This record gives sequence, C-alpha cells and structure tokens, in this order.
Amino acid sequence: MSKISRRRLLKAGTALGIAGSISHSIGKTTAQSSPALEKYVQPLPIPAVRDPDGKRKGAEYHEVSVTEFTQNLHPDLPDTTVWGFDGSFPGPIIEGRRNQHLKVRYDNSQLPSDHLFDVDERIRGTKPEDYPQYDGPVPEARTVTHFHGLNIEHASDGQATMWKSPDGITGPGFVKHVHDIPNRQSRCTTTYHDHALGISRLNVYAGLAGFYFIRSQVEENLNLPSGEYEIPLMLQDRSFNEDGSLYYPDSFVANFAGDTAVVNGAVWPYLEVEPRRYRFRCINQANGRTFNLHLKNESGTAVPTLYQFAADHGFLKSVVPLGPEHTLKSLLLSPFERADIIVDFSEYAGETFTVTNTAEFPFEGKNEGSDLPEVFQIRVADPNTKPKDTSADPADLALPPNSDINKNAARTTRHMVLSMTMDKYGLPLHLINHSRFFEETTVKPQLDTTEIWELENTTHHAHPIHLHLVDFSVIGRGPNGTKEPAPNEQIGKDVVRVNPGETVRILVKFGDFTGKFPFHCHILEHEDHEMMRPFEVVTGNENGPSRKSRPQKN
Ligand SMILES: [Cu+2]
Repeated sequence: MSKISRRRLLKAGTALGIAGSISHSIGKTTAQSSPALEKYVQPLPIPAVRDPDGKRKGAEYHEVSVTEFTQNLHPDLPDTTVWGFDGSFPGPIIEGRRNQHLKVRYDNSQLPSDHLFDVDERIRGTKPEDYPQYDGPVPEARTVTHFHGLNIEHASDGQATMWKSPDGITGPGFVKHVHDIPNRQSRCTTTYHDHALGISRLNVYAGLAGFYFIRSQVEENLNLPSGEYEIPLMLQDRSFNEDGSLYYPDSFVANFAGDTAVVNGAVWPYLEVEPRRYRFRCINQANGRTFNLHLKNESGTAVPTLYQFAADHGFLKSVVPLGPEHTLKSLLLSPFERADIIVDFSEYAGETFTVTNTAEFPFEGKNEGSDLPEVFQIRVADPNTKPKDTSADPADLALPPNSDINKNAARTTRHMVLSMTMDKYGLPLHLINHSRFFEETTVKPQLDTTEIWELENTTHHAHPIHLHLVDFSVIGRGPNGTKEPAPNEQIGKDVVRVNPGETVRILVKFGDFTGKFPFHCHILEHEDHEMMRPFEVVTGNENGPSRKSRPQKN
C-alpha cells in the first residue's frame, strides 16, 4: 500500500487540473459515506503495554516515536494511512504507578512535513501571525502530546503552543522534550493524545492517541478482574474513502463525526469473553461524538449489569449499577470521559451482546437515537467447564474512601458562559466567556484554594468541558445548577458534560502546582477553534516558584 495519502494525491491531481471535491459545509457534515463494511468480522485488538526504554534519574523512561504508517482497520478495507505512537493506532498502553516518577519523550522527527489532512489556515494557531510575540515559522505538521488528567507541572503538560515539527521547529510555548510525570494522584484510566494548537482535531483523528493508566496498591487490593480479564476500550468514530484512507473534511467544520465505529483501532470488532467477570476501562476518544452505551442481547433476553466503580479518577463513592433494571439505564460518555466498569458474564454462556449507542450527533442531551447505532459486539463462550473466577463480586464491592473536596472551603465562585457566534469567515465559533484563547488570562486561582465554577451553556449542543491539572467534583446541574448530578459523575472528574440550557457547577481544588494551564471544550473541533482558555494558579505574589506536589490518599 502506497504511503501517499489520498489528500496528497488529490493535491497533485489538482495541480494537474483534475478537480478534487471540496466540502464547504459549516455545520454538521455528512458529506462522505464510508464504504459499507461488514460488522463483527474481526476480533477486538488489545493494545500492548509498553516496556520502558530504561531509567533516567531513577525514573522509568519511555521514548515513543510519532510516525506515519499504514494499518489494516478492517479485512475488506485497503490499508489505512494513519499517524500513531510506536507504529500503532492506538498507541501502546503506557503504565505508571502511583507516586512513582515516569519520564516520557516523544520523537516526531520521522513524521512527514506535510499533514495527512488539509490544514485550514482560517483556524487560530496555523500561521505565525496567530501567535502573540512570535515570528517563527508554523510548519503544517506539528505535534505535542498531552497527558490528559494528570497532576503535573506546566512544562510537562504538553500544552497547545508547546508543539514541535519533524524538523525540530518548536512552538512559542515549548519548554522541554521530556515529560516528567510524578503520578502523585489516584489510580486512573486516561490517555495521552495530541494537543497542537489549531490542528488537534486533525492529529488525533489521524491516530495520535493511546491509553495511560495509573495503577495503585489500593486498586489492586480490590481484587478486580485483571490480566487478560482487564480490557481497555478506546471508542472512536472514523469515515473512510474507498481506497481505505481516512476521510476528514478539507475545510473546517464545527461538528464532524465519522460514520463507522472504531474500537482499539478496529472497525466494528467483536470481543470473545469467558462466562465470568471482566473489567473494562472505557474511554470515549472520538473527536466530537458522544456515546450513550447499552447492551443488547441478540437473543432478545436479559443483559448483565454494568457495575461502574470509577469515572475519570479515583473511585466513585459507591459502585453504580447501569442497565435496564437500574435507575441509570446506560453508560453515557462524552468525548474524553472515562468509565471503569465490571461486567459479570457468568450467567450468559453462549450469548451475544451488541454494544449499542443512542446518543444523537451533535449531542443535545436528548438520547433520541444515533446515526451510529452500533459500536462493537461481545460473544460469551460456552465452555464445558465453568472458568474459575476468584475476583470480587462487583455488586457488593466496598470502594476506598476518596479524599473528597470540601465544598465549604470554596471562597471563590466563577461564572463561565459557553456561547456560540460566527467568526469573520462565517464559521461557527464557540467561546468561553466570550473570549478567545490568546486573550488576557483572567482566571487566576490561588494555590491551595478551592473554587466553584459555574459552566452555563447557552448553545444548542452539549460541550464536554475539561480542566488540565486538576480533578473535580460535580455538585449541580440542570437549568439553575441545583439538580443533583448522576451518581457516576459526582466525584473524580476532569471532563464534565454541559447540556444545552444547563448550568453545571463544579468544585475544584488547585492543590499542587502553580503556573498556566488550559481549560477547554473537549470536542476537538471546538477546542481547535477558540473554545479554550487559560487559567493560572498563583501564589500570593503571583510569581512564586512551582511547589512540589504531595501524595494523595488513594
Ligand atoms: Cu464544545
């Protein structure tokens, strides 16, 4: 399979006078239909856990390549040119242990200098004049890898202006090559993914994402299903051209979703399980699509309960059962939200479950049905002898106490308005407090203080709002921010869904590091087009040195 992408061929074709079709849709795009691909004909791939490349200053050290390569995503689809980490899409699992330092460097020097997709220069961050006090070049291909949800110093955060091009040009925010990760925080399932200003949507869609786990003794003491019974699930959507290449619109669209489900880099895969308990680490890693997941028994009978014990970080207050017999019927994940769940298949030998999706796109909080109604399939084996399963019963799993954020400690309340307008090109422009990314930093929490942020959504679509550096509690939602949040989103969050017409109230403690960090919508098309703002954690004099972080309880 040629490494030349369709887009590069089209560019050449246009130069020769052959017109390529260009979509100028500004709303939701359905311009492209992927080839029809048979569902559930290939097994779910499980990403490998990455071995460290050695040690540096006592910390395990990883040096991860960022390259372009081809990978087969479905047996009936020609190989797809993607970008990925260590030559795989998604990248390998990088594992940290709580309170043990890890150092990671990303090497993108072998990446092509032209992008896999068209870079729309109307979007901020794609040209030198977009940056304040910067007159260097802004190459088309640039990457910077962010570790999502980590309690980490500014310089290691992998922020939007810290990008680097394959030939070594660095963005104005670039500080250092090696990310220093202290892992001084609770266990979590999270992700490392691209965050380059103005092209994050393109880089992540090209494939730049992988799992990051923090494991802890506290978690291991719970006796959860482990080893081959612990399954990571990275949920994405993609669209394809007939030649197998990824389809993404040539011009900016504010809402784009693929028409094909991709899980762990495979189109509509199936997973074979034994009739026993499994743990699933779920992340919605789609650019902009929300998933509202249900199990459907193909024989029309009952389905097992999904027992959720963690959201983005740490542990929930207690296990939350999800399913048709419970208060919460489904697992709702907006982009980059996570869920750790246990499912017991022991009573379902020989049965097949389809994982279905009822979230509309773009998501409006209605759950009225999806254009992508199926995601993957789970087939339970029917062996002669029942497998031995000594893992804990999720129905009465006692979860470790969380170091809850004290609501009474909040001294500052900030109101943030999520709004939509049009930019000078007529493109939909989503903003936070009517401000763009490079405007003055006005949000300056004091180190070691707790704040309440009120996120008011005045637009017609839901926005998943993410804060770097911290995890937070969700203390209210609904029209006035006073409705109790669902039990599986109350604590341990770093992304929160804000539905249209809602005000979501979050409780945030700025505990460990000073410095500048972004908060943004995690719909990548919105984030790329200005729905991102900075906050700066300051000490009394605003310029105090970055303080060492302290271990947390679990
Ligand atoms: Cu948004």
